Amino acid sequence: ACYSSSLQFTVFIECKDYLWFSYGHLSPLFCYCFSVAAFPGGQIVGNKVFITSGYEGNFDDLKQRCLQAGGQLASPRNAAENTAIQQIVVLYKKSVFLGITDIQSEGKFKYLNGEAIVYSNWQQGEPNDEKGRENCVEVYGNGKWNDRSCGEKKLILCEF
Ligand code: GMH
Ligand code: CA
Repeated sequence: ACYSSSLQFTVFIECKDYLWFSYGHLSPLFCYCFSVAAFPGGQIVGNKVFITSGYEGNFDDLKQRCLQAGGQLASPRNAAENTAIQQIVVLYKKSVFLGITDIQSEGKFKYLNGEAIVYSNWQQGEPNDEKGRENCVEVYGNGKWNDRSCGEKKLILCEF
């Protein structure tokens, strides 16, 4: 079972595999709970958890730090996930970099695994690739996206 307290998120991961016992019952394997003691800099949406540590850095730095932690940069795939990200941006009063870039091919924004994005929330007039130097994506306090230079320093936001 999973328990949660007001200071700690607890997340239940669905069982992916089952052990079949010869005397006739299935027992779940690899079910586990994990806690996110990062309140209030965390948000849970469906099976996804977004967490910031408050650290700020450029895109490559943030990307590495999320991977190192066993996650990846926040990569919203729908409006609910984007709203969760927006809430963290508002709380910290700092924009974040998403795990989305058009580094590979100008104007074709993709997730870090190379998949074309399935959801976007661009600010009006964006992405504008200002000075031909904007390949990363930041989220404003209104939840809207702006393409921005990957060398800028933004708040880290990882998803797990
Ligand atoms: C230009 C203008 C602004 C816009 C910025 C932004 C930079 O300076 O088009 O209106 O906010 O670019 O796109 O990333
Ligand atoms: Ca821009």
